[in-house]
Amino acid sequence: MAVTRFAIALGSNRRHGTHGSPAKVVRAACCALGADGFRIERISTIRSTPALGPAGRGFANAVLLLSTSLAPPELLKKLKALERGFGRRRGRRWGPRVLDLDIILWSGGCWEGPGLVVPHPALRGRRFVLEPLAEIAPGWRDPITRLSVRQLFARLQRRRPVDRAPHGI
Ligand code: PH2
Ligand code: MG
Ligand code: MG
Repeated sequence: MAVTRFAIALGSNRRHGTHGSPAKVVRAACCALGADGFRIERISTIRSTPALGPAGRGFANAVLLLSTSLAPPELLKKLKALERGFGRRRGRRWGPRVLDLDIILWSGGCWEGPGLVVPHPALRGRRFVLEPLAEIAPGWRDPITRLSVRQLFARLQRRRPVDRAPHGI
């Protein structure tokens, strides 16, 4: 397959035995992806964010851009292996996790397969993804809404809290 670009969201809200704090886990995961042969093009700043949902402890979050000749499901396999390498175990959905790596956008457009939907279906409502993504790829267009990341982020900022309720009451 031709080389394409992906935006990957990184999150952590548990310490790791050797890497340390969630922010250090996120930094170590960026390095591990580079060492795994991916071409890392940009990395956002790592931010502390309040937990969305029942995860409890706050997160360290960042987004990076990488290019690879892997197709989305092959990249997903690599990301899952890296999560396991950082000690992540299968568990409660949205429970505390040492490392979460999600494919957010793909320059190839849309992809749907077992366990994988790209763009990430929650992309447009998540500040902890859109804010770091807007820092490193403001002009990237969401293939579904045709809005740029900058526009998606501005739209999210404008919404009143009541609009952010899960079912948009
Ligand atoms: N990830 C979740 C659930 N909630 N909250 C923040 N702030 N950051 C995350 O990465 C996050 C979350 C499920 O993947
Ligand atoms: Mg996630
Ligand atoms: Mg995930």
